Amino acid sequence: MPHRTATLFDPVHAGDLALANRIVMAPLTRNRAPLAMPTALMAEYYRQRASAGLIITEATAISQQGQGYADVPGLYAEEQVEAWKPVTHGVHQAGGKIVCQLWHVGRVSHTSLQPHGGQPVAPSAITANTKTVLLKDGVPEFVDVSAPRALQAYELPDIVHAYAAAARNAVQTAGFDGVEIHAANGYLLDQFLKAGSNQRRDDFGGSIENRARFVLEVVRAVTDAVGAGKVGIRLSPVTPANDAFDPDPQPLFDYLVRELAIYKLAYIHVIEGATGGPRALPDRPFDYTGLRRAYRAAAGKGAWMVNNGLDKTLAQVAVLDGADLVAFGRPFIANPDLAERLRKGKPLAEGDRNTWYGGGAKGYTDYPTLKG
Ligand code: 8OZ
Repeated sequence: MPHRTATLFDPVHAGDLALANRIVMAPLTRNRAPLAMPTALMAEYYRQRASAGLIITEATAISQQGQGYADVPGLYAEEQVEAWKPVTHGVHQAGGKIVCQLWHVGRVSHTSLQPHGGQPVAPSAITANTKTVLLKDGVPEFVDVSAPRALQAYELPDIVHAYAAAARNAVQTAGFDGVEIHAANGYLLDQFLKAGSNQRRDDFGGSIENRARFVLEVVRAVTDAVGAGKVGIRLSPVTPANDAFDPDPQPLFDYLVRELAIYKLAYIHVIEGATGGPRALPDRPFDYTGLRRAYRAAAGKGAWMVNNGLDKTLAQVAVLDGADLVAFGRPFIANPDLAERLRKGKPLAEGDRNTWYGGGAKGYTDYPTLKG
């Protein structure tokens, strides 16, 4: 048989996940979960997008402490876990696969969202130069994040347990096909990884090995909880999002993916550049091919998922270059049938930015699929 290289539209395995194609719906925060509760409208939104090979849910808090924005969903209270069931059921009925993105925001939060109005927590007591979204009378409002306090070492195991508990809730109860550990975009795990937010002097700060320790403990606990073949992880080596910064990200992330290779994860999800922004940052060079090579050289077998600002042509080039999966974010907002449109080469609809965060069905579940 003549050799044919894989395309975006061919099936693929990512760990235990058998995916119909290589097009992934990236996690998209939409702030439509009042009281951190998934809704029927969310179930409709995800079901509409089930022709993606894989859906990654919007970032979902593993604890109240891990919440940093108004009306984002959680996966720690029993009623939240129950409320996710119609979401996973709808996607499965429509032939799709869905994993839940597990999120702890760390210092990217506000006292009004924290238990007892307390300070957000972080590796070190350094306030991020960033904003969060609160809702005022249902209208999104950007406000400065609150000053965090540094986590004591004795508090870390509770957070690790919260990740594992949320993973069990997702897979064993809510019906998700797996989970994605959110270690990107300047949230808690990325805060530990990067020197700009981590000035700890204990075993969780300082050297690369120490800064990677917390995320690797989370990976161990989550893979123990649900099986490594159901676990992915999202990384963003150079994003400036939420004030993330490391002066020397290449050896840090090369080390991290070599350690991740040990865990036999379903996939590694890499944001190239800044989410929703440029794919290359002149003052933050990074070799993504080198990162993938470091993972493969360490016998990492997980699917390699690339993300950020890719169109069909760039996605096809990425697959030819060795990516197994391509995650699209914004295009999925206004194109529920994105996979079909890409396959047929049809034009893509533009979403309305005013309805990205908060609100109801408008700009959420009312984008049509292609006719005919
Ligand atoms: C946009 C708005 C709020 C949160 C991320 C979870 O950047 C997010 C997020 C994006 O990963």
